[in-house]
Amino acid sequence: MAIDLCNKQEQMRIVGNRATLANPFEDALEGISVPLDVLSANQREVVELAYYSALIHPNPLMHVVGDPAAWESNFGHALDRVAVRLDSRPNEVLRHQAINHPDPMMREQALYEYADRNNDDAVELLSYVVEHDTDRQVRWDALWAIEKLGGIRAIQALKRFQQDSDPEIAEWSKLFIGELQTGEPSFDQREGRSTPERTFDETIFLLIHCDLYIRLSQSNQHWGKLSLAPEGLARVYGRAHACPNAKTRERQLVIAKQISGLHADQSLHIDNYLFRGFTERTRDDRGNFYFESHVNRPFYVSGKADDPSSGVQDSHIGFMREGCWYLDSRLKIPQADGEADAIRYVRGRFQGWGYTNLENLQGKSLDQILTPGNGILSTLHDPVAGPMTNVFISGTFKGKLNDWDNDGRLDLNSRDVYSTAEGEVDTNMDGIPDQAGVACCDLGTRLGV
Ligand SMILES: [Ca+2]
Ligand SMILES: [Ca+2]
Repeated sequence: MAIDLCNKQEQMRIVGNRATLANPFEDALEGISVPLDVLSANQREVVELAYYSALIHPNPLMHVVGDPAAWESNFGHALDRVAVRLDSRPNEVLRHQAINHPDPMMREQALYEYADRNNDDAVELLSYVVEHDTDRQVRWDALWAIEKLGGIRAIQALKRFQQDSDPEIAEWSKLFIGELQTGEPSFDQREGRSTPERTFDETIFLLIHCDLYIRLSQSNQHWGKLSLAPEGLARVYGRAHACPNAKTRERQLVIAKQISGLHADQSLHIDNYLFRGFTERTRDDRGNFYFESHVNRPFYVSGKADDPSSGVQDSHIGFMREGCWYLDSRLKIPQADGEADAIRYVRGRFQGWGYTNLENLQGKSLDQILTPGNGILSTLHDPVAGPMTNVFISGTFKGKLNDWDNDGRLDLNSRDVYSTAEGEVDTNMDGIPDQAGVACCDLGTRLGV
């Protein structure tokens, strides 16, 4: 998530009808002060964006006016300042692979790494990919990276795609522009539809980005960083959907995860997480939430999901997610006693623990490392997994409703997720668990052991 720290330090004040900008080219104390009405429309947009975004997002400026205990204690940000990039590919290699690598996941991984380095032409490269890439997920993830870089250039770049022929690309652009300008997402006016006989009222496809901070020495003085783009994360840790039911969504939620390409028989690896927490509902149209999961999981000592070669330890995995969802009063979910407004969009951040087998990484290229299941979640509260835990996972997520079947209507719950309402594995999606209380597909059962 450290890409989010880029370009956020514009020094800007508006006092009365004058704008004062710190001079970015010198250490001069004197800034540039101009009356607002002499600025061109474009200049005024730059000034107002910097000013209002500073008001909306207080953190970047809080170190000058507030208690650092409250605003400077983010552990991921502290690690980001000292961690060594594990992806050492030169910039020109990243640029080339972002456009030319045959695997969309690797194109995106190169693109995100390039953006994370905050290279001068990052927005241009991201825009080029949005315009030319053939994979729509790479395209909308590139839009998201533009939003993360932020600033006026990002808004100008996003505006180019508001009328894209792919309605989801167009809507993501509009949504991100809204967030950058006002802190609030904007949406188009499409209608929605529900799929009957499904376990969940909604199945929201998530974009997830994270930084993996890897503890490299016992002295705690050496840290590595790998920035994982959404498609890379989906391949290694699994594709995730947020699955709320209107009746219970303020207290619990399932994140249904599936990994392709892990099982030899090509079946999906199912890995569901039940989260519980609080939601603040003082407004009709949104909910701020803080949720945690605490789920029973096999911990594979090999560091690879489903690989019992080094032993398996029964453990409990904790994970945190917090953020905000936005309801759309035009999209109704049928309920037994009437109807409820659907969540149109959710965003937030998450963190947890992981284990990566460093010996297995040595001498390997990134595409050999970013393989299904090759990296697992972990816990510190276990006699075996605890001392092995070596990754701090810190990231952000976004998900909105999409029109998956191109009928012009948003699909609230059409995505296939293999979970009961309580997060148990349900491979035939009839609401009844394969095995009561089991939230992750069981290797022994699959092998018939
Ligand atoms: Ca549809
Ligand atoms: Ca079932």
